[in-house]
Amino acid sequence: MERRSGLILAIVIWLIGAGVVMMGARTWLPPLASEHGAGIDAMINFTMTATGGLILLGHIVLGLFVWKFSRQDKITFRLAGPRMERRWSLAVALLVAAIAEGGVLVIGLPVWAKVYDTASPANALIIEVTTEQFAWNVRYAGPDGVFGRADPKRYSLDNVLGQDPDDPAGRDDIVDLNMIHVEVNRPVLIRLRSKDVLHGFFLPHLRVKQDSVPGMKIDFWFVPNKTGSFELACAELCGLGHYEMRGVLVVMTPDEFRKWKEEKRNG
Ligand SMILES: [Cu+2]
Repeated sequence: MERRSGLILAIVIWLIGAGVVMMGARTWLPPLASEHGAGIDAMINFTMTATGGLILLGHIVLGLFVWKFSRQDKITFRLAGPRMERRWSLAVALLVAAIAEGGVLVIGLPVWAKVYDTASPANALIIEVTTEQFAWNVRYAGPDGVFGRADPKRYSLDNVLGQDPDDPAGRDDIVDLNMIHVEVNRPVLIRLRSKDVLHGFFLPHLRVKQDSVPGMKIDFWFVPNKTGSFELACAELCGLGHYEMRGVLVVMTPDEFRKWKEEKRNG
């Protein structure tokens, strides 16, 4: 009787756990909207499935041993001597590490290499993003394709990016706040800086997450492959107003993008 109720309890707890995980996994990742994101999803899915499976397997074995041997007053069974035990423990640990890390290295590393170590395609749209408490300052080069000079010494309330008014290259630059407009299927190169503290440039739908670091200029690129508006969130606890540091990435068709640029320049 006692044995049976124990078994039922174990099954109920197991079902609750499995149910919660399955429900959560359905809305785990927001719908994908970038090219390289598929590789990141593959890595996350492999790592979670592999480590989840290993944990499950480990617990099933543990449960079986508890079930089988817990009612004995003394040890009646030994698999091997202490040396053998150590060796087998190490073998299992290495196998688990190889399976889990294999996912990161084999599936994840090529994605990393593409985003950070491969030069962005020549047609990439270059966007400067400068973070500060608690906003995203966004700048595009104008029709001349050249960003005007900017210098932190010029930072002021009216000149948040420290632009040099005497530089002709900067006169057609487009500056925006908390909004990033891009073209669908065209590579975007983000040039990320920070004016004050660490912030995190996080586009969950595009599987993009990169910290901005004061004193550093960090380049990375991605290809948005779905039109729409996507949340840009700060992923570093950067101060009291961190929660309101939100922006929007608007992915448009080339026509819409051209029109938007035109309006922005004339407005
Ligand atoms: Cu922030």
